[in-house]
Amino acid sequence: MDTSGIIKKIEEYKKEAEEFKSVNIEEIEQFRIRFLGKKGVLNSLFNEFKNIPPEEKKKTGQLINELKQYVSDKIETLKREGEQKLSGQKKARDLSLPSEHIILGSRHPISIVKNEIIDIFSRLGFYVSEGPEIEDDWHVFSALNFPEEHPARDMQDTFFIEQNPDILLRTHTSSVQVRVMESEKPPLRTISPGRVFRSEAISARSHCIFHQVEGLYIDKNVSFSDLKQTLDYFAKEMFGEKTEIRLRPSFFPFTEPSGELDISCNCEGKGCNLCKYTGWLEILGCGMVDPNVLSACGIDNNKYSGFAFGMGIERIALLKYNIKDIRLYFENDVRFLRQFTSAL
Ligand code: 2NL
Repeated sequence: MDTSGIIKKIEEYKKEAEEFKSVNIEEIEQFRIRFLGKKGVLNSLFNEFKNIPPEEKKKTGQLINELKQYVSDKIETLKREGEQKLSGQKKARDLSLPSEHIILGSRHPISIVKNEIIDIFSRLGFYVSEGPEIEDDWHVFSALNFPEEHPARDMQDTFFIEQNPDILLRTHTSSVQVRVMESEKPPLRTISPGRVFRSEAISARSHCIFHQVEGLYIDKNVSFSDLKQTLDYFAKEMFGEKTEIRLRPSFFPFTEPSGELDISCNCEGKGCNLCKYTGWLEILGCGMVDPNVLSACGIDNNKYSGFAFGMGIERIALLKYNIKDIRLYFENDVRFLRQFTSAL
């Protein structure tokens, strides 16, 4: 047999295979059958190959095998490209569809209210100070004029970590303000938000962990009327401009005189469960910083005076959002938390 005939044929088939182009799966299959099928090009070449004289077999065989390899590789590549194109078509986005719903996270109500309180007092020139949650006796009690036998110093009320010397969890953030007074010179205008701890049974109305914001203003000639004006501004900013305030006398070891601040209830005295039919809601405690506290913290109490106040963030949030149970703040039930989506 004339080997140049078969070589020419192989070259023609190679050319045909090289020119074939398609991403259509059916067309690719037809191409495969034409070349690799039972009655296809390759099998007929192998049949012809049998009749080739032995001395020509090596070269011709090589060429046929090369063609087979080329065609097989080409089919694989074409199939892959075809499939990619198909899945690309499926995934193509319909730009006219509405966008997918994105579930937004929400801030915790305690954070929302804390930030709002910080915002209001920043407008009056108060800056935020922070300090440790684990404290010593001095910063929590002694510097704040608590007498040696005060019940708050008792293990029943305060979480102690170590005794002699006493290391404990702060029961109020006044401890932060003691640190500010010790390390900075008046005039001081600061608020300290933070977690505080008291050994109390957990119920709908109280918890052993809660959050406070305390405020402190120290300068020459700070008076009770400054305190009252500041708190009036805060109440109106926080609860609305129609909010009225009233101060009732009270007692704290660290202030003299001391007071408790009430705001008018939204029921306008008509009576509701929240204000227990009094028309007033208690929101914070306050007073003029006791001169003993100033001197304990290294401030000349003949030259300077100051006012201070403290509020529970849980209580403010409870009044603002009408939350019925303080435990909800700590359970992190998403059904509760999601209600605050998009709030500040
Ligand atoms: C309340 C009452 C109050 C203060 C906190 C304070 C801080 C210093 C000096 C004097 Cl460093 N006073 N803080 C004053 C009065 C009341 O908190 O019922 N808090 C939830």
